[in-house]
Amino acid sequence: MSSTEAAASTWGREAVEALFELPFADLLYRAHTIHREHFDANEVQVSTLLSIKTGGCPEDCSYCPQSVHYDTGLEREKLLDEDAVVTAARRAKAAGATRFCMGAAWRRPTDRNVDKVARLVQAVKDEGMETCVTLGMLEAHQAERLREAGLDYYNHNVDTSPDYYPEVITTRTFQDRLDTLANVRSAGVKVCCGGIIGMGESRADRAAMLAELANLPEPPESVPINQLVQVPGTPFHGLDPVDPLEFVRSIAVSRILMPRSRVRLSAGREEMSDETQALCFFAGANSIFYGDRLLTTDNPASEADRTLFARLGLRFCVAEEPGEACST
Ligand code: SAM
Ligand code: DTB
Ligand code: SF4
Repeated sequence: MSSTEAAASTWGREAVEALFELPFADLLYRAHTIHREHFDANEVQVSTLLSIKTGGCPEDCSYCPQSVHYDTGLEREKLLDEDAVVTAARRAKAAGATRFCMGAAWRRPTDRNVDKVARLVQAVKDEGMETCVTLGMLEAHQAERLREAGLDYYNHNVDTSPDYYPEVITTRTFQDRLDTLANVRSAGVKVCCGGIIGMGESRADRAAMLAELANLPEPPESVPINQLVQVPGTPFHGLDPVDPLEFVRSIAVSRILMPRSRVRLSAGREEMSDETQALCFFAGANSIFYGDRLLTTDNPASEADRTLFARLGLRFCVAEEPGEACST
């Protein structure tokens, strides 16, 4: 089957598990070959994150330092004002990022919240950057309001497999997530949707999660694959870390299942060796979060990333026009 046919077909869990079971070199060869069919393998898209509303979230996501259910010592912050956001966006753009992603610790935003965020989106667009927000569950009219303001991407992750999901979150369902993704898609906003590896899930769960993503009515344009960042105070702190080679396999399988999507090597790079990251880029990752912070936890320093890119001969992907996708 060619990769184009694969993109249009439905992936069964067994077929995805079989990919995970391949000898490592066979899996990486296959993923890298598909990667080169669709992308410049030496170009990486770069996004910078900003937490625009921090902590105090009523959801109980067991990985998350921002949940009110866990004592992580995080200081709550109200929604940032436009000046603070524009200053951060300018700094990100000057450092080389093309997309600015704003995250808010909400279960779901109110319409008033959405209006405020729409103004922030407009302000960041005016700086000539692509925009992405992640605000929790979203209604169709809210997605439309954000699109009118110029929103390019909405991030909303499935996080894990449908079977493992209740072990991770009890305050919202897997179906709630799919409903939000459908609302975003039908409003004409591009979808950024991925999950987390290293929460104690099985390989079968990882395969099922990636099959869910690939089998969405349209695959997400952007697929963040996060490695769990273990934060003291959260229920998942202290879990056995995932084998780095299993993480690389997850990236490779993502690339094979979603040949045209940007696969983002997302949270967890601070705990990853340069060698693991290099394997991830070879396996098909072609996007990162860039800048010293993720939302509330540390990301590698920009200087360290520039050094890594130079060692690997990787280039920052520069969109021809603001808001335009990188060349494929
Ligand atoms: N509150 C919104 C929501 O959950 O939809 C938006 C922000 S939330 C922090 C966005 C995503 O970040 C989560 O879905 C999860 O996949 C990821 N994330 C949060 N904490 C993480 C952690 N400790 N390690 C890895 N990924 C994490
Ligand atoms: C995503 O998949 N990863 C980002 C972004 N989408 C919003 C968030 C990672 C958060 C890591 C933990 C923290 O910094 O709070
Ligand atoms: Fe809230 Fe999002 Fe954290 Fe879940 S992941 S607790 S919804 S901020």
